[in-house]
Amino acid sequence: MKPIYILNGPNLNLLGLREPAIYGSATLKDVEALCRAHAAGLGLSIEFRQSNIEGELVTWIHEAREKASGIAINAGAYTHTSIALHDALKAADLPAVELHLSNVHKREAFRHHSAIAAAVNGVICGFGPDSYALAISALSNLITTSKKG
Ligand code: CA2
Repeated sequence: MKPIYILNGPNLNLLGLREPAIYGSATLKDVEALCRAHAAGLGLSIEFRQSNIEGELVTWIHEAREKASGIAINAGAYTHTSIALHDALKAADLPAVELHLSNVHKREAFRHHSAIAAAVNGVICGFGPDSYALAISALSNLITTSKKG
């Protein structure tokens, strides 16, 4: 079975180090460990990455088309702006889930729109690091039933 790609966008490398009131105290390393354990429990492996560069995320989505069984993506602020990520996710033609730590709908209006939501199977937000576990569970079901994004 190919791994699930779990992709993280800009500033998520700061998780646990700044703004704990919004994003909690878990670091991205902690989130990766949670993902690895949760995926293992479902019989899945993961490839976990973070980049502050939009084009690098696009390249990883292209890579996933060949090497992954599905994609979970927290695109950070690129969620709200990136047609390039939308197009890449469409082209990847894989089961895919958009996720967020915070409930973006309880926050500023500019976070209410997602440029990538229409290119994925579904969206999970507002559960802190558990959003990642929920996204992995959703992907597992999508992969089993062969549903694409
Ligand atoms: O809630 C989420 O997961 C977000 O994707 C996080 C993004 C934000 O732009 C989205 O609207 C919602 C921001 C990630 C920045 O993470 C930080 C973590 C600690 C300190 C500063 C930023």
